[in-house]
Order: sequence, then C-alpha cells, then structure tokens
Amino acid sequence: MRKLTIRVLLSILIGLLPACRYVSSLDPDVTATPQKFSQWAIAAEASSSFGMPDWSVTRATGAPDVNMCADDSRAWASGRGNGVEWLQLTYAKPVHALEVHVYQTFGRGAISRISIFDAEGNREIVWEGEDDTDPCPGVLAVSFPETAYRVKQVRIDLDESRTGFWNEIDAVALIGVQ
Ligand SMILES: [Ca+2]
Repeated sequence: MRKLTIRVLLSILIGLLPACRYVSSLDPDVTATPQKFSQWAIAAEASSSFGMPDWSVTRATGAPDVNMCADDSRAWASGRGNGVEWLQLTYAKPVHALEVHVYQTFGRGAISRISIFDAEGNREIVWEGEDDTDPCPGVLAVSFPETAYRVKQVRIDLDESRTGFWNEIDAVALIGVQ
C-alpha cells in the first residue's frame, strides 16, 4: 500500500515537470525586452572642487536639487573656474549605455568632452565639441549607439577658459539597458 502511494506521488511529480518548464519559459523576466532606464550618480570625484561640502563632488550625485539658474552650493563647481577640469561619476547599476544628461545650473558652455568607461576602466569618448546648452538651467543631452559593454562610470571634461567662469553641474543621469 505504501509502495503504491509512493509510485502514485512520483508519477504525479513527473507529470508536473513539463508543465513547470512551460511556465518557466513564459516568465516575463526571461522573455521581456530590456527596458531603458535612467539613474543618478552615487559617487563622484573631480580635478578640484570649490568647497566642502558646498559645491563639492557629492553635490553632483543624486537627483537634481537646484532646478534654477543660480550660483548654488547644491551643485558641483571647480576650484578655479577658468581652466581645464574634470568630473567623474559612478553609478550603482552597470548598463549598456545609450545617453548621458548633464544638468547645468550656472555658467553653462564649458563642457568639452563626455566619456564612458567599461568595467576594466577602458575609456570611450561619446561626445566632443562646443556645448551650446541653452537656456540656464539647461541639460546637455548626449545620445549614442548602445554600448556592447556595461558602463558604470562617466567622465565630463570642462574647459572653463571658454567661458571664463564656473560651469556648475547639479546632477548627471546615465541612461541605458541592463
Ligand atoms: Ca545637486
């Protein structure tokens, strides 16, 4: 009687196996198209900063919080405001990158180059030129073909001799797919 019960249970379990596989193949997490999403930086470093904590690199992490055109300590600013500088940002989720958006809240026009990095630290330039972001505050939005590798760092180079003033950056978004 006991053997019979075990056999019955086994046959039920074996019968369920193909059904389990079928359900698994329909799992939305497996079949869904990767969704584009945006994230804010969680850490940053720079060639220099105007102050600490005001205008420091941490002021370029997280979501925008200045949202106006002003010399505001909630944005990052370089130490001198008249030469070559850089700001490098790190993100929590590595993504196949598609876009970088730089939220500028003062002295816009000095960004000269935007680069991204793969996991090994290899750098690729995705934009270079004259930043004609207008008005202030304004967003320099750069888009490029989806990268084959995953990105978790972005670097912004600035030439503040172009404007002779501080180019304050409130936040930087990295957009991509996982
Ligand atoms: Ca900010």
